[in-house]
Formats: sequence, structure tokens, C-alpha cells
Amino acid sequence: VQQSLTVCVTGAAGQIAYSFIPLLLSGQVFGQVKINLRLLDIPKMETALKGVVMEIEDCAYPLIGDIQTGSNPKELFQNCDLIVFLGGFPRLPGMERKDLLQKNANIFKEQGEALQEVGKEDVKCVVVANPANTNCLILSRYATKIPRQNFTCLTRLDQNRAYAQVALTLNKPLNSLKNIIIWGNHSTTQYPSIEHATVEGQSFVLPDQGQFIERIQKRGAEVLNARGNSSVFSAANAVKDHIKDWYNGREDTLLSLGVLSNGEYGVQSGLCFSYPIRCLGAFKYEIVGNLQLSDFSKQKLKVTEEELIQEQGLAESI
Ligand code: NAX
Repeated sequence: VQQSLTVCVTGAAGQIAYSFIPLLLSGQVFGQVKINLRLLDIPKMETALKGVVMEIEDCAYPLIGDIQTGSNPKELFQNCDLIVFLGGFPRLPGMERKDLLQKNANIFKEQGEALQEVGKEDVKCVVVANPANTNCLILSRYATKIPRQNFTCLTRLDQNRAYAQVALTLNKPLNSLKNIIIWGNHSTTQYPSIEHATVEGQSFVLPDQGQFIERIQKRGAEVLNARGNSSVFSAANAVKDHIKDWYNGREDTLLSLGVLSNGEYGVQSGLCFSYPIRCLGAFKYEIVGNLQLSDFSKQKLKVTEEELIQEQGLAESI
């Protein structure tokens, strides 16, 4: 059992960080482990970051160790055991997808270079900032000394959304469901699959599978339209679930996280692709590579893989 961990949060003055930091410091991610916190944001957010630190102090969390803030990843990434990448360039009105990809690719290139220079070789990374899969891929490209299994991106929010919708549709408790899988990109091409899922140990069908898939693919937009703001505490909650299960292991169900592909299911090697994952504890996991896929599923995987290949091409042209 770890006595203390050093965790960096990027985009630390942003919305998801504001919901995630309390989960981390109240022991909901790592349990009773002391947390040294590194908060990174852009220089413009320096004062806002100071405010976040004041609120952390005012919580008087027993688990808090030392806190450092700043805008230089080369300072803040030093000695980190885990980095949660929430910081990114937002999509502004009128901005093309290509511009968004390239702006973020530049940020993740710089942060990857910083990791390569100052990072611990066993640091674990969770990329949340969009386009999450491709940002994660770029980060790993520039931090080659770090094992590729240590790079992950968040698709747990999509997985949690899928569980919730299935539970509501079947009118069954959430904990009676297992093995719903998110395949591919954290985007509208993702494939939320019930092909290997069970309810109370039995496989099942949904009254309208097409509607379910589309609902999960577009859930982010549905929340945005209703709230006038993107998903925040559900995203922070998913980051908590992702890290907690990756760290502790999880025997009872398959999980979904974006990881670097080794070609499983015919997906281009090197892409950051959300797969069925078995978390084994101590930040170890394996990609479950031997599930039988229907032709329908294979075709869905192709669509999301193609989008990722395209994103990779755009990001590489920086
Ligand atoms: P906010 O805009 O509230 O916060 C982002 C923060 O990042 C800002 O404080 C900004 O100053 C900072 N930032 C920008 N460039 C930076 C850089 N180079 N280094 C460090 N910090 C930098 O967004 P928020 O709602 O917190 O969302 C964070 C990210 O999560 C966004 O990219 C968003 O698209 C993404 N999401 C991903 C999800 C997923 O499931 N993978 C779901 C939720 C969310 O939409």
C-alpha cells in the first residue's frame, strides 16, 4: 500500500478539475493515501488557481500533502505518479475540427516533451481533454521513455452513461449489469456495445438497439443543450472511477478505457482505442482480445477506427 502519491491535474482552474479535486482529496480515488498535489493551468488562470488552493486549504482535508501550482509542465510533472490531463484548448464558435485537433496536438506535444524530460518512468497518464484519444496518442509519441501501457484516455463516462441507460430501459439495478463495452473513439463514432453484456448473468437485447447506440454517442450534446454547459460532475465522477479501478483492479466486469492498440481486433496498431479491459490491480491491465464479434460490431469498429486514423493524420500535420 502506497503511503503517498504525487498527482498533477492539468486544466486545474477549469470546471472538471473543480469537481474532481474534492473526490481525490476526500479519499474517493486512492483511499487513505496522502496526496501531494500539482495544479497546472495557463498563466492567465494564475489568480483563479490561487482561489482553488484557498478552497482546498479551507476543506482541511486530512489527506492533503504539499501543493504546487504553476504553468510550466517541466516543473510540475517532476516526481508525479499520476497526471490527469483536463487542460486543453476549447472549441470556439466557428472553429474547424482540424484547428481544434492541431491546437490540442501542440499542447500535448509540449506536455509529452516535458514528460520525456522530467517525468518518472512509471508515471501513469489519464487524458480527458478532447479530442481525448488523439491527445493521448500525441502525448505518448513524445514521451517514449514511458511504457505505452501507462497512457490511457477517458471513455468511462461513456461507459457509465451506457450502464445507466440500459438499467433504466430494462428497469434493473445497475449492479446486475456487466460487460457493456465502449469501443473506439470518445466521439459520436464510438460504439457502445451490449453484445457481451449480461443482466443478472444472462445476455439480453434492447427494444431499440439503434436508439441506444445513438443516445450514448450523443449524450454529451444532450447534456450540453439542456444545461447550456458541458458535462462536469459526471465527467469528474468518471475520472474517479477510471483511476480507482485501474489502480485497485476490478475482477467482476470488463471496463472501458482508451489505450494504445497493439492491433487487437484488427485495429491499426498505435491508435488510442477504447477496448474491453480487465484491470488487474496496481495499475496493471490487459486488453481482452478474444471476444467474438458479430458483423454488425465489426463494421461499427471500422467506422470509429477510420475516424481515429483521420484524426491522427490531422494531428500529425502540426
Ligand atoms: P474548462 O474549459 O472548464 O477547463 C479547461 C482548463 O484547461 C481551463 O482552465 C484552461 O485554462 C486550461 N488549459 C488550457 N490550455 C492549457 C494548457 N496548455 N495547459 C494547462 N491547462 C490548460 O473545461 P472542462 O469542462 O473542465 O473540460 C476539460 C476537458 O475535458 C475539455 O477538453 C473537454 O472537452 C473534455 N471532456 C472530456 C470528456 C471525456 O469523456 N473524455 C467528457 C467531459 C469533457 O467534455
